[in-house]
Amino acid sequence: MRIADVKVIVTSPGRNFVTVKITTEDGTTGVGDATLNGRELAVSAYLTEHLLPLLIGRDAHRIEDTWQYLYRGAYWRRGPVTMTAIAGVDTALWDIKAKAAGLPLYQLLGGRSRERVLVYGHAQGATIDETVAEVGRFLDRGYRAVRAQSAVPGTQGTYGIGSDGDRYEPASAGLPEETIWSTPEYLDHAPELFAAVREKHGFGFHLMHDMHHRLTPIEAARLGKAAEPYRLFWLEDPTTAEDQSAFRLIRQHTTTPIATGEVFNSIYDCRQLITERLIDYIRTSVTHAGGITHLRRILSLAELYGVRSGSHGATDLSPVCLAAALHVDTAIPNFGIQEYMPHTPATDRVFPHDYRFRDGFLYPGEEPGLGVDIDENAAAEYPYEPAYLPVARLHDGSMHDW
Ligand code: EZ4
Ligand code: CO
Repeated sequence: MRIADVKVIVTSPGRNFVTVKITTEDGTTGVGDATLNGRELAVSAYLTEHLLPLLIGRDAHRIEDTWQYLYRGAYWRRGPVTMTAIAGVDTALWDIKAKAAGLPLYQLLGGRSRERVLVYGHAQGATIDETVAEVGRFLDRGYRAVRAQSAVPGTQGTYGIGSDGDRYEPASAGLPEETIWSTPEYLDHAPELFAAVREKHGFGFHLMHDMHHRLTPIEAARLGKAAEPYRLFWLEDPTTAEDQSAFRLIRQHTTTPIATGEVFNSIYDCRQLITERLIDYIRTSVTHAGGITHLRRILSLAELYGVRSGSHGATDLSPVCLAAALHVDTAIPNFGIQEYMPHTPATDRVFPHDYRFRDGFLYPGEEPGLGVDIDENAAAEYPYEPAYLPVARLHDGSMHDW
């Protein structure tokens, strides 16, 4: 089954998405998500200028060989742009293979390990009271796990607080928004949020919180300790994750479980975190960690060390990524939880899919392949719009991690 055509489709139904669509000589098509928030066109150019010429005429069934060819063959390895581009191709090839087999993808990954995929929602509010009420709305809708974020007094544009109700969308049109961050205020505020949520809603659901890489290891350790009475499912991205050994210090001080890895693009980014058991959940995604082929390798390593999955599923990961993630989640033994932020109706229209949410769980589609497609006519109605993630500065004007 030779590859006859590869298209890179950039569309912006509310936000930008980059999609790889591969067609084989017999007319089978497959799709892969290659969206890198705020750097979409770099991936699109990498795909069109550098990968597309290598793919035409290749055997679509040789997924592993194609992965190795694009990764090892390139000499320049890893990095978010390269790995996101490879992921787009890899995911599309898995879609094609599963369609050719007439099976939903999870069957090719070993079959079902579970009946349904536990997801968590993202509750946000301008005040603690608002966030507490939002958590209640998620619980009313059947969610069994909720991540709570609340604006920090004295800062402006806190991470995790949006204006679109159920959705949190950090990127915005034009140049990057400048936000203000203050760690002391945040460290006082976060435990109050956890206390208020548990006081109102009790302990009968999983509660998580995202620190978005903003603390030093010792600050993160302090928050982890302060959070212990509220029994969090996880604290996410406590500190900048380039420095893997920094997590040792957090680990020495707290029993609050730690999740990280949404910005990782290869197994080497998390090898020490996993093999030294410095984290409990690895958040690498299909789209940003080299596709299904490489993500499975990361998750197999994690399985050996008792680390479970907690795949990133923010709105900048397209329905194609979510569909692929649900097949992986269904098949692997060491699944933990899946992030779920519903997309806008416009995005759902561009990417028709057959996964469904019910009672706090997602169910992957049963159609052959990933169970998701791109409607190219609908996609063409939404041209690319330049957009950036925000940046953060401290009160003295110096740059901080966003
Ligand atoms: O800021 O996906 O857990 N979710 C997150 C996200 C990230 C965006 C960045 O592209 O931290 O909201
Ligand atoms: Co996060």
